[in-house]
Formats: sequence, C-alpha cells, structure tokens
Amino acid sequence: MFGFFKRKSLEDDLRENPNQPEKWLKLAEENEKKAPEALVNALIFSRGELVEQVAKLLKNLAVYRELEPLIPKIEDELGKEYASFFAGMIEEYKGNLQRARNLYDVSRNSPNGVLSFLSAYRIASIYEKEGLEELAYKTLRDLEGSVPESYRLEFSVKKRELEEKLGLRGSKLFRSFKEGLKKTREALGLSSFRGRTVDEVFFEELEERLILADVGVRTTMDLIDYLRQEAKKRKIKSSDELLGLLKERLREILLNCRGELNLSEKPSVILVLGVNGVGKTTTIGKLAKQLKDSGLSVVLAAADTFRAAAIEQLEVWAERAGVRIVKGQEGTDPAAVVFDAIQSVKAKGDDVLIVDTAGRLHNKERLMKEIHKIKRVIGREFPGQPAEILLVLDANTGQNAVSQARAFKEITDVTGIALTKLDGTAKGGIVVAICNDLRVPIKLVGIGEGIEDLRKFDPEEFVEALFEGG
Ligand SMILES: Nc1nc2c(ncn2[C@@H]2O[C@H](COP(=O)(O)OP(=O)(O)O)[C@@H](O)[C@H]2O)c(=O)[nH]1
Ligand SMILES: [Mg+2]
Repeated sequence: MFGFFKRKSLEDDLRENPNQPEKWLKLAEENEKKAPEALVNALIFSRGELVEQVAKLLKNLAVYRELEPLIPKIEDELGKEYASFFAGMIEEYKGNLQRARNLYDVSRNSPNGVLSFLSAYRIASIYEKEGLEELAYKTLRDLEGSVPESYRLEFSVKKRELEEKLGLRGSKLFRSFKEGLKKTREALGLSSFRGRTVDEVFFEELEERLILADVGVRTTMDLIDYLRQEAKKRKIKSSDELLGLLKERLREILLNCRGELNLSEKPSVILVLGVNGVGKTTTIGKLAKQLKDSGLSVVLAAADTFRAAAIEQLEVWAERAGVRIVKGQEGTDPAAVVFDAIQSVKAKGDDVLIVDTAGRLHNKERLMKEIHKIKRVIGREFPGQPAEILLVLDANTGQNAVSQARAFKEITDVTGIALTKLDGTAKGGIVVAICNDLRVPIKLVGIGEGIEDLRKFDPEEFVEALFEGG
C-alpha cells in the first residue's frame, strides 16, 4: 500500500548516520564485499567495545586479505593494541605463527579486558599449534580469572583437551559428542525434571526448556502434546517415566533423519550449498580428508569465485587433506570452474568431486540461477549427478537455520544436511527441529574446527548426550 515509501537500505541508513556499530556488523554479515570496511567501522564506532563480535565475524567470513589495508585506520582510530590484534589474526591466517604471536603480545597489554583476553587466548592456541602444549596450558591457566562469559565453554573444553594431551587427565584425544553438547544439555536441564510430580507446572516448564534449547515451537508442541496424552492414557505419575518416553520419542524422530552420503556411482558429485560463514569450506576440507583416508580419490572445485580469499581458503584445505583442487580466477563464472573440474575428473578417473559454492541468499534470484546452471553442467557431463546436494547449516544460528533450509529447498532439491558448530552451542535442540520440520536427512555434523571434527550423525548418540547425567 505504501509502496512509494521505498524502504531505506541499510547502507543508506549508515551513510546518513554512521555511528551505529551494531548495524555495521549487520552490513558485514549481509554484504561480503563491504564486510572488511563494515567490520572496521563496527569496531571504531563502538570504540572497541565490539571487538569480540568483529573478530568472530572476521573469522567466519575469512576476509583477512581485504582487511589488511585497513589496519592503519584501526591504529589511527583506536591505537596500536587493536591494530596489532587484527594484524595478528591476519598473520595467523597466513600461517606466520611467530609473527602473529609477537603481534598478540602487543595487543595483550590493552586496557580493554576482552581484547587482552582474546590476545592471550590466541597466543595459547598458537603455542598449541607449534606443539608447545605446556606453554599453551600455562597461558590458559593464567587467564582463568578473566574469561568472558561467551568464551567459558570453549575455554574449558580447550583447557581440558590440553590436560588430556599433557597426561593430566585420562586420555581421550578427540572431542566427544557428549562434550560438544554440554551447553545444549545445560540449556535443556533435563536432570532437573527428575523425581517430580507430573502436573501442569511440569509440562509448562518442560515446554519452556525445549524451546530454549531451540527444539522449535512446533516440534515442542508436538512433543508436549504427545507426553500429555501418554501421561493421561497410561496414568503416568512419575516424571522419570515421562522423561523416558520423551527420550524414546526423540530417538524415534531422529532415527527418521539418519542418512549416509550417497557415493555409489563413480564419479559421485557432491554439490555443497549454504549461506556465508556456515562452514561449507571447512566441512568440504574435513570430508575430503575422510574420503581420501578411506581410499577414494577426491577433487575439489572452487566454485565460490566471489572472493579470491574464498578460493585460497579451499586451497589450504585441499593441501591439508592431500587432494586435488580445480579453481579459476576471482569472478569467474562458477559453472565454468565446475566444467573444468569435471574435465579433470574425466581425465584422471577420480571417484568423488566436491563443489564449493557461494551462498548469497539475499540475492535469491541470482543464487538460484547460479545453482541451476552448475547443476545443469554436472548433469550433462555425468548423468544422474550430483547425487548429493548437501546443505550446510550452522547450529549456532538456531531457528534461523531452519529458515535458511526452507529457502534453499525452494531453490533446489536438498538431499542432505551437514550441521556444523554443534560444539559449544546451546542451540543443539535445532537438530530435532530440522529433522521434524524439514524431513531432510542429517548426514554429517561438525563438532569443531579441526580436520577430524566431522562425524556421521548418530541419533542414538545424540539423544544419549542430551540426557546424560539426567
Ligand atoms: N567450532 C566450529 N567451527 C566451525 C565448524 N565448522 C566451521 N567452523 C568455523 O566457521 C567459520 C566459517 O567456516 P567456512 O568454512 O569458511 O564457511 P563458509 O563461508 O560456509 O565456507 C570458520 O572459522 C570455521 O573454522 C565446526 O564444526 N565447529
Ligand atoms: Mg567458503
């Protein structure tokens, strides 16, 4: 009705009034070309208050190279501690660990406690990468009193890992599912529902908890309705019995979503989709390594050609996994890169081709065209492929992940979901919502940034982890 009042765009808004740090963050999320400048503005206009959020987004978007020329600006506005920290992140990304460590040593002296913590935490992580576990551990120990709330879990997991490596604890080298789901388990707090009478308050509280853990409104309603019915039907008075039923029900729901990657043809093509920062490239890297270790020859196609850094990042993973990569220049037509990759697979007779893509969902029309074009090229050269269209979702985004999945399902058939970053999120209940609402198999879950941190989704294990200790 008011069509003539064109909604002011975020950029126009910021041009008029740049002093809106949170909005700069938002712009960085929405527009990857503008991201470096927007991140710096978020930092500057918040006078450094948003350093943690900016660092996190920088890591998600991996726009390190584009940020580099802006370091002097950070220094002019906020001083050398802030500039050194971000310069350190850039050097760390490039693999210059020693140089990064020196830069973090400077930012560590910042009067901003968060910046100082982040710097020291990065230093510990570099020590660990360098194999200096004892130093890493000592650095963490010194930080114990100053861990910001949002880092508590990550911090304790890291500390524990180091304790295991140093033999200070029983050995268990990889992060278990159980550990990864700790925050979700706490959000659910199912143990506090034990030994209670089953009454209205009980149902209401349980409902609230499920929603808090991002199980989703609809799915929660279904679950609670089911429990109410059963309680009535079977005259259940003890909450323990009811929790048993809840566990059963969750297991049933999740078993419907179990699925494995379909790699039966030679070659099999896996097309990987998802919005920026959800973990596509990382997941591809981990998957490539696992497939290679199981004896398959794997090729990666760098069809996220939007930014040079995205191509570079996939190259780093290809190297780590020890697989071949086919790439083009920044800005090349993604379908052309895929075509080249296919020719390479044909020539060498590889088993699996994994295609990385850019996921700019805010330009849906264009994204749809791009995906369809890539699919056409694949289908023409390898009939019946891609066998897998894998949608990557970030568990941290909670219900937003469900909306993303809906949007992608409108664009194309999705054959499976890879749910990343289940480690350290309190929103792990999203697994249940994804499963119940979308009915797409969850084929992989990411529980860390390391090359080994990708697992098949095991519903039994997942449910056990949610109820553990409760
Ligand atoms: N903690 C954690 N971080 C992850 C996981 N998967 C990816 N990441 C991180 O998420 C960020 C974005 O990943 P990236 O693969 O570049 O996302 P893309 O834009 O979808 O390709 C990087 O910093 C990754 O290290 C995971 O399972 N757990
Ligand atoms: Mg990527």
